[in-house]
Amino acid sequence: MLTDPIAALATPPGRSALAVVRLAGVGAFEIADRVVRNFQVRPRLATLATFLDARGEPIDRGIYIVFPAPHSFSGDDTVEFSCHGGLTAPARLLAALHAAGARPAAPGEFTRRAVLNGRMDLLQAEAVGDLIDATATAQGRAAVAQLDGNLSRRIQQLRRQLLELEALLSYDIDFPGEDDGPVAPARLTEALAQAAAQTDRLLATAPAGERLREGALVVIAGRPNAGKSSLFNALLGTERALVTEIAGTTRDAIEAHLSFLDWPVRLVDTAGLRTTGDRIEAMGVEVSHRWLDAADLVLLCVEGGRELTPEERALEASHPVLLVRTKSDLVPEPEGVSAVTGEGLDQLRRRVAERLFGGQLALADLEPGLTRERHRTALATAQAELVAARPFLGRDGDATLASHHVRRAVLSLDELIGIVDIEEVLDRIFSTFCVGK
Ligand SMILES: Nc1nc2c(ncn2[C@@H]2O[C@H](COP(=O)(O)OP(=O)(O)OP(=O)(O)O)[C@@H](O)[C@H]2O)c(=O)[nH]1
Ligand SMILES: [Mg+2]
Repeated sequence: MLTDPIAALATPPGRSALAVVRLAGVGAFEIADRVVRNFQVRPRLATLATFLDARGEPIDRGIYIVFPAPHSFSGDDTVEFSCHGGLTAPARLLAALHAAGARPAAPGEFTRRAVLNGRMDLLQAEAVGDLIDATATAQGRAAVAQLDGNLSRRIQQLRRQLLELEALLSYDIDFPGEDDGPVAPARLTEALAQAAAQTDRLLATAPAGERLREGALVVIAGRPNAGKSSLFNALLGTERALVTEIAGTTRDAIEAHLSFLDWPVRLVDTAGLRTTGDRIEAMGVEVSHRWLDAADLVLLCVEGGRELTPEERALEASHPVLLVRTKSDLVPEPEGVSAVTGEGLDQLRRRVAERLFGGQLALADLEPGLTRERHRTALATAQAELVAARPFLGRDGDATLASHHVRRAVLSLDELIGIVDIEEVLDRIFSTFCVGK
């Protein structure tokens, strides 16, 4: 049942000035009429009214706004209620709506309906989730751009290119020429090359786009006692990790989400790197190596005033490393940091943000990119199909086979945007949404 009436709290439960409850679906207005005293369908106008429970007892006085289909978020008949927040009013209002015939909404169901009703495509729906989950400003900005359809337009443009190529190929199939076909072979090759180049360009945006959406993985590493956990705590602003003068304090890796200059970072503190007879510490060191291999950037902590060891040099050569001179209050160093005085922390944040997101600092608003594995997989499929199509172009080629591959490339983009019937894709995407969204 894709149109039955659903209701949910759209704001988080708990103490707040206001709460928003959403009701949408066929019959939403009849249900609202049972809950709102003197309910009137006045499209998109705020109306003050008393909300009543099933026994006619007042719950609250609040505002409701009616959005007749299709001009609502989900595309269904919708009523949005603003009542007072806290634990009772929103819960009683919701209960009243459920008693009046609305079903509790499943996670992401409003947005899912928006996609099914053609109010937005899948990429935009994902952006709704990304915007809500964004913790750094840059993530929010990227999500708003995607919600605005920037990425969708870019994919649509590629899709049109492919459809044109397909049309040229059909023409070639329907009217095969003798020497020169009706379509100059060079034209086909050129059209394919352009679509392939566009696909490559989009795919190239994936690493940065995914890093922005998920947060860059920054791993603090170094020898025992280098000051890693102290740096972790100082950057976090709280004493999350244990700090002692005993070498080998940290065993388990500790992860925290934070932002550096509005850019999202997943910061990980790890066990100090050394060969050790202690079984537990050795396990910690092994875990450290796994984090190092996954890191977008390693903050290699080395106390000021000492040479790097051969192991530290090897790490610098094998991983994306930013050398951090620690304990600069004891031995001053250019660009050194001190967890004790806080010196150098801001500069470190800036250096990290520039290393990780430097390319996007300028491009962020211009270039919509792929932001998740689903996007990357779809484009990679399209890319592979275009590569497969190429040998079938030209005088000795086979336009039918070329066309088959181009079609599959188009289908891959269709699934990405949400043009085909894609219940299963929808299930996967919206299962991670929260209720009321
Ligand atoms: N003066 C000074 N001491 C520091 C600074 N950072 C850390 N220390 C001291 O150095 C010692 C080790 O600090 P930790 O942060 O536990 O070092 P670690 O690298 O996490 O060590 P392990 O977890 O054992 O690998 C502690 O005694 C800290 O107080 C600093 O910036 N200045
Ligand atoms: Mg530590």
